[in-house]
Amino acid sequence: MENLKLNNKNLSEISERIAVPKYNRETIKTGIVHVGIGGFHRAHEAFYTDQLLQNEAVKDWGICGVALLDFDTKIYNTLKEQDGLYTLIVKELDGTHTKRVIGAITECLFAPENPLKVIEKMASPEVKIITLTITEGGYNYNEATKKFDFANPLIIHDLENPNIPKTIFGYLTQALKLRQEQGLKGITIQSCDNIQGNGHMTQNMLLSYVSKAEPELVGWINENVSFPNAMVDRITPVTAAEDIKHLKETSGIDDAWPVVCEPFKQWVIEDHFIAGRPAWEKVGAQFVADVVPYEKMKLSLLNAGHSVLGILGALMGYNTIDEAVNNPNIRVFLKHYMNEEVTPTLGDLEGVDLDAYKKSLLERFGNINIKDQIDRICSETSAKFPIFILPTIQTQLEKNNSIQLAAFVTAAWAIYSLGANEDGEVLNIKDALKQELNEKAKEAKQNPIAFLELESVFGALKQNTVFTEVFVKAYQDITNKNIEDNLKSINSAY
Ligand code: CS2
Repeated sequence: MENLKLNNKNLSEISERIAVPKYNRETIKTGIVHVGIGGFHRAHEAFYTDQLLQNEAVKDWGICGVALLDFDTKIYNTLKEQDGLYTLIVKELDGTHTKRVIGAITECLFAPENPLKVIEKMASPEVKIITLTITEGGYNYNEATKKFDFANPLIIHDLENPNIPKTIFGYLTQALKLRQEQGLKGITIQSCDNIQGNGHMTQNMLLSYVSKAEPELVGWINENVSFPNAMVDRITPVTAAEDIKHLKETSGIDDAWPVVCEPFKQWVIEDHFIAGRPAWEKVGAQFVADVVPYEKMKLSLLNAGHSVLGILGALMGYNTIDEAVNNPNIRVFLKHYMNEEVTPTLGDLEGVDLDAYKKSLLERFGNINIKDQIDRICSETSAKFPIFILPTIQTQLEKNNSIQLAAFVTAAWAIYSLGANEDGEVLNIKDALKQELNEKAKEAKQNPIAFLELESVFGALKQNTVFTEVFVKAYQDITNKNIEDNLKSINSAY
């Protein structure tokens, strides 16, 4: 079988090998601009949208993918070369792969190359929604001050150079200003990041920036822009060289950057789209009046569960999430964490079978075909911790409930931040605060509480003596005996 490069020209030949878009991509208009064309977007929103576009009548919801950062050069070049096409490889629980070419990204732009083009595209009348996957850290929110971080050098740059922005806030401001000048009405800005109240966060952070950059635009935004909250879910590991090779060998498709993901997917969205929206509910998304409980459940069970497995697993020398969760001591610890410390914080989740949800998470984490990288999970923990774990700790403390397990994970993170696992092997830490974390981790060897001094991560946690007492004890326990033995003693007490 001759290998076929993935692009428009080869699409009909490729259709003899795997599923491809049935719709004519040339006739689809761009209704959505999406910023951040990483794996998650391509496995989630672009997948849902592709499903919808299979219906011939839907013509208005093509996606223009924007690569915002210099770091995104490779994905931009790849997608450009492949006419926006890529293969989605779903790794089923039984080990088989379901593959299809996704065609929903009909245009691509590289912001650093031509900022004005991105601004104009966002301001074009056919665009009704701007969606974002800019990571938890991308919202420029400071946990210590609970405010927008104006000290960020990139924000300073954008305030001084409004026409050549670097951050999402600079881009959105210019695009909205242009929409206002052109007399255009509504537009929706929809976050697809893992943040509690991600729509509110987007709105608050954008308005903070706009109040400084273009104060007279605030009123227009309040009237013309909607920011629905949403819960997004699909585990999407980093594509490995092996995945690219396997696709070539089994299907003869030469795709420089396919996306791999789990079969499960969920998207719960508040129906608050001022300028209309795709009928994503026809392809499995749920529209609800209030998404907050779903978000809370997902962030504090799935995402925090990942962090628990990632931090403990990394110290114990594991490379993938399935390896970690299939260690019985970690698994039982995680179950206790979910049941004893997270569940009491969730309140009433009407219509949700929480036990079934927790059970399904253990299955999803344990999927041995996914091979989700612990390095991926532990990356940017400083941005994830305040969203995934800190709210659980805060609520448990308010209720005078146990925080022992969360404190243990926090202490393990302090040890992790020293940079080596239990066998002394160097950990591949990727974190915007890597340096600061490492400095605090070193201080913590004498005085464990020093680690909690990073207020942008921990807020005022350091001042809570109930927490610090348990945290210090956990820290000492980890320095006295290995993680596995600690887990055994913790687990036996429950
Ligand atoms: C992960 C998420 O980044 C992380 O730490 O927990 O990427 C997770 O895989 C997704 O949110 C799943 O929906």
